[in-house]
Amino acid sequence: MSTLPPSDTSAPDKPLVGVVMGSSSDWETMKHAVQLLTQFDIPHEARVVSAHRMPDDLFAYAEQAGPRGLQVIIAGAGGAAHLPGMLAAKTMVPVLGVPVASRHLQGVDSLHSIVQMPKGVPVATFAIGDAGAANAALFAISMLALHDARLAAQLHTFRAEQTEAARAMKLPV
Ligand code: RP5
Repeated sequence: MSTLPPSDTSAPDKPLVGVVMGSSSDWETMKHAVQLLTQFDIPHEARVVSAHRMPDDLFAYAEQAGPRGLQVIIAGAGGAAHLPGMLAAKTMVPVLGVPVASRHLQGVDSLHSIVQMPKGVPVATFAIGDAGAANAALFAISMLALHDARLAAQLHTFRAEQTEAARAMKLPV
């Protein structure tokens, strides 16, 4: 029986979103998800859960995700990125997959590994890299906002600010 891998020290007792990644080397990408969850005051945790180096821990994390109250898992991995798919196979909690850019194939390998789940066990797959990590967090926030009016209002403001920033853009001509 495996125990849960250690979380970051700032994690709350009752996280709603779990952010997991295959290696600490994924942090530079996955921090973009964590930053948005922090910005929106979403209780969350972040852990390294390597599918091929910690398979028992992966199973423990997936099995305990629902009972611990996680509403959504954001899973980032690179290369033969089986972490999101294996988590999805072991939990009913929705899994959002983030392909991390790999050194040799620039993350196309990660993208194909995550997005090409066979029928029956879905992983919602996002763009390679920073944008994918950020959008996975925003998607998780949208899911939580369905049942949280405060969060819905916050998301509305976030979108409105983006619109204003785009309208204010100037071209160098
Ligand atoms: C995957 O292998 C990780 O998700 C990471 O993207 C990649 C490389 O890991 P390290 O060799 O940097 O630990 O498991």
